Amino acid sequence: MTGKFEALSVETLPKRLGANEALTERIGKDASQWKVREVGDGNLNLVFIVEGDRGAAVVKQALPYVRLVGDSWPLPLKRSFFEYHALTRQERRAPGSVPAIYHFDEDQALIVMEYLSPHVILRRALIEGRELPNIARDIGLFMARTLFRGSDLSMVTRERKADLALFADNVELCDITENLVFSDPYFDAEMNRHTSPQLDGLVAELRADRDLKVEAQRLKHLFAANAETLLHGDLHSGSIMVIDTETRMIDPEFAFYGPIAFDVGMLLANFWMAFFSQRGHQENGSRDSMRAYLLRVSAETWAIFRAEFSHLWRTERTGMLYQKSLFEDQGDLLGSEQALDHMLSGIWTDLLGFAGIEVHRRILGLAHNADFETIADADLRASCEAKALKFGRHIAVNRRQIHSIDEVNTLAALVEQENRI
Ligand code: SR1
Ligand code: MG
Repeated sequence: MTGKFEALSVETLPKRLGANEALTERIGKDASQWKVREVGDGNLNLVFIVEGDRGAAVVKQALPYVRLVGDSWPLPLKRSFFEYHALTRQERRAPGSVPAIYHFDEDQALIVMEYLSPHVILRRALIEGRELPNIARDIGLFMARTLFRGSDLSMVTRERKADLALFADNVELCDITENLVFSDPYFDAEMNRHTSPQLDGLVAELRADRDLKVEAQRLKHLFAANAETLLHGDLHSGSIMVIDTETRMIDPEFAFYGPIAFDVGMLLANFWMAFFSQRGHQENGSRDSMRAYLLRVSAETWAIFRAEFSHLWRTERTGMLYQKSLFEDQGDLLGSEQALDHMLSGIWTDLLGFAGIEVHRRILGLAHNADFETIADADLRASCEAKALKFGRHIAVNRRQIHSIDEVNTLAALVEQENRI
């Protein structure tokens, strides 16, 4: 199916894709028997699950506009191209961590991929209070492998520069992040919203907070100028699918070359937001254990990331940065370890900044998250959000003085109990 773009619908999909071998092989040859559901609950795209007598597949199609807002906000279809190319690289760099791709149609901006079942979106699982046993390990490894192997620490520099040029064209999706994440929360931007008037005072305080605004812009500068590695670009808990025994990362349409700390910071921010939202989900009993689990997961994710990144540094550092000829080959193992420490501590400091402002934009900007949004009681929701906002401000502004994840988690626990800030 090539030619002029046309959005699919539940009704037209079997007819339009009925001859597509990638689908017929997996779903069944008789397209009239296919069962099609549109399940997209993200902000941008159509997502269909197609089932037949042989099995099932997912068809994801970009729309020429932002689904959340409508056609008043056009958005290029080429994001599907970047998603496809990011997925192929992620599969190579972290095998088994993303859905298998069966087919890509650039004109129709659609990707046919593996149907992950009975996987659920991680954010949903955390809202339900499910303690998934492997997410810290799986996500920590995914981030270390994709972020290390997509950088000049690993890649042939000519190939990395070509890839950098390819993804540099993902301008409009970067623009969304640049505005929605780094700027809009800190002024009265048109599409902003927050939960209720209970937050008005705090919102005004944050918008008048010079240190915070300067920090957010320093982070935006870093995001835009530090083309360090191929990022997922939108690695929040809605971009991860889980069962107890498996974790898969999805939706890398925001992929581009940016700072390593961005993916890690966004991800950890989503664990911390899940933590602050738990008090709003206690209808069926205390979430003390879930809160402890979420702090443990954030600490373990960072520990696994560090360990795997360090392992790759010691065993796979074949790129043009920190060449072995300067260190190991001269017997200078300490020099290489010193450089590694330096790099990890830079990632740490920056990820705290990215995490802090990710928390802010999910509460003050356009795109909120279900962790807070599904709390029906407005006062309770506002109280959870207020704590998260204060926590986000603290870690963003004081990031250079915070030296361990235990320190951050202790602060989170104190803020949650309303003992601090
Ligand atoms: C207009 S898009 C809003 C948000 O949805 C995506 O998932 C990204 O997080 C983006 O910032
Ligand atoms: Mg998405």
